[in-house]
Amino acid sequence: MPVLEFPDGFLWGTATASYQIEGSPLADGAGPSIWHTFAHTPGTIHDGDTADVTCDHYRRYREDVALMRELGLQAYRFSVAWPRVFPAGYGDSNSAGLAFYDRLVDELLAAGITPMATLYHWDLPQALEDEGGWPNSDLACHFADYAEHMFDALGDRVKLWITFNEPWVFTYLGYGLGVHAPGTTDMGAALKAGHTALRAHGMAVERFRSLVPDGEIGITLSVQAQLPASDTDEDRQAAMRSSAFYNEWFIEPIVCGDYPPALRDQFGELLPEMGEADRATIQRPIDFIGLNYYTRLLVENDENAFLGARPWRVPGHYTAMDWEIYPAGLYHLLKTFYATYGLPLYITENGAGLEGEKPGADGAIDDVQRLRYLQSHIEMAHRATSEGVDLRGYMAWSFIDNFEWSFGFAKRFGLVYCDYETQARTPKLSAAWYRRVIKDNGI
Ligand code: IFM
Repeated sequence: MPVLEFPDGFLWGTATASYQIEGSPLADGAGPSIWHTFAHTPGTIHDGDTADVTCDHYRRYREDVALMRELGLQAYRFSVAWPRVFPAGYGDSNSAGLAFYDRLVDELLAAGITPMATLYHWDLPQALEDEGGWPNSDLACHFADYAEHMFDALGDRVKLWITFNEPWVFTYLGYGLGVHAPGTTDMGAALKAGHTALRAHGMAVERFRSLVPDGEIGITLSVQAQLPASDTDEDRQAAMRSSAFYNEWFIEPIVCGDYPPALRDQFGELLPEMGEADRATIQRPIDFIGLNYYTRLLVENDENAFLGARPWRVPGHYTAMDWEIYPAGLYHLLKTFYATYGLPLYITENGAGLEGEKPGADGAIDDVQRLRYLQSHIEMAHRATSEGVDLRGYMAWSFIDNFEWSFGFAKRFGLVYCDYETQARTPKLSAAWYRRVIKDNGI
């Protein structure tokens, strides 16, 4: 009998993303994505890594699903690579690319694993970037057409859908800071990209309702607990501004119909207007919010800093991503999001990125640090559910070590170790522990 038992029907799983694990990015007629282009541009990725092979999941998915079954996973969150299905982003579809996801879903269902599909985890068809990328408002229609194609193809078997993974990351890091694909450095472009993504999200949700009436759809956000460095009013206000930008940029328009006022104050006319037509498109009811939680951000008021909020680095425990391990932040966010938006929640990612992991002499990988990370966060998730938060599931990031974007293969997040030379898969200690959590429905 677990001490911390989760509600009946709580869904335990793991998550991955197409470009990070699949490999074979151009196979069977797929078009290149912006990440393919970016990773092949010298100087963009640690050690010049690319995801041309990564975990070779495109060819080894059967073996991977068999392993998921052995680990007792109840759910698996994966993403679809848009350029496999529409190599040019729109127009002619590529049935061979779609067939991969069709086979994957059948394999999952045969293994008794609930699929949760994300439509966009950052691998935009390069052809669409060539037409201006996300700042080009036409992309909203192309995304909705692609989404419709996927609902049509998989909606009979996939009932849990996510439109976008972490829109803050692919718009701000991709178009604002330029450290992610496509590598643009223009805040105005990032804000326009965000607006197109919001419209694309709303249009996809509308099509979903008629095509998959018995399914549920939501969006996944990257969130950090934004906390004031002190108890002063000034620092509290700074934390609120920081939260508006990092946590609320996308959810406020979707649930409440407009951008947070702090964003308008910060960006002025650079932030697109929320006209009536756009509001109606964006503010469509969704079924849940997905939260990806890894760390907190502590800020103090500083009028010279971005958003008037200067981040603090405090002594503590950090993962190899230099992200502070702060489980209470997850509790704080679950409570805040549920109180503010009143929607069911999923933790769609949570995990620890570590460096230097390798099998010991006995072949085992004793990732005690990851195990402790997961345990402490699951405890906080439990605390939130026991106080009435409607949390529906937990997806550990990640099923397997994979291509960590600009960090390449330097950081490992997997519950399963991937030997990139041999492609051998070895479940780590955390995987064995997680299996038990799932079996007991708690800790
Ligand atoms: O690997 C990423 C994932 O693609 C999106 N969320 C954060 C993870 C760890 O950085």
